[in-house]
Amino acid sequence: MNRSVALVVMTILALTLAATAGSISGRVSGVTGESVVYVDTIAGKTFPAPTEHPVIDQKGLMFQPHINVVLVGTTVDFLNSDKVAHNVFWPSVMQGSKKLPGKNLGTWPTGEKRPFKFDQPGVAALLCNVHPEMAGYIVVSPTPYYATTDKSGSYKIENVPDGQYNVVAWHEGAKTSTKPVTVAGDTKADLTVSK
Ligand SMILES: [Cu+2]
Repeated sequence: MNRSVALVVMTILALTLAATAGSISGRVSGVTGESVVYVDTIAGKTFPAPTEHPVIDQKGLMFQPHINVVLVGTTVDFLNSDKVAHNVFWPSVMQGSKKLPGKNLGTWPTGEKRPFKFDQPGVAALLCNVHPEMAGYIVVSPTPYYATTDKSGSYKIENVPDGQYNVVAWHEGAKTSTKPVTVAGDTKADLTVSK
C-alpha cells in the first residue's frame, strides 16, 4: 500500500469511528426504580425491524420482564410458562397523549406462545384478564437508540450518531418527559419525570 492510499484508508476509518462513537448517558430523577430512555422519532429516518423475537414470559403469575423496550416493527413472542391459562391484552397504545387502539391476543395454555408485531411507536400496558393483578409494559421505541436505567436511574445509550434529537424518559405511572439533546460524541443528558 502506498502512502497516499494508506492516508485515505486511515482518514475513512477515523471518520467512521467519529460518526458511530457517540452516546447519551445520564440520570433519570423524580422517581425511583427502572425507567426507559429513548431517542424520539427522527424526521426522515426509519430503521429496519429486528428479525429476532424478544420473549415476554408469563411466569409465576407475572409478566417477565415487567418492563420491555423494543424497536418499532419488532415482533414479540408472548409465552405462557405457567400451569394455568393466561390471557394477554392491552387496552390501548399511548403515543404521547394520543390513544391508539389496543389488542386482545386471547387466552392460551402452558408452553404455547403467540406473536404480535408492534408496528407503531408508543407504550402498551399489558394485562391478563384471568389475573387482574398481572401487569407489564412494552415501550415501542421509534429508534434503536434506547436504554433502561438501573435502579438508581442511571442509563447509557450507545452508538448514537451525532445530531439533534428529542430524548424521552418513560416511567411506570409517571408523565413522560422530553428533552432536546445535541449529541456530539459522548453526551450527558439528565431527565426529570414526575407523577
Ligand atoms: Cu394470567
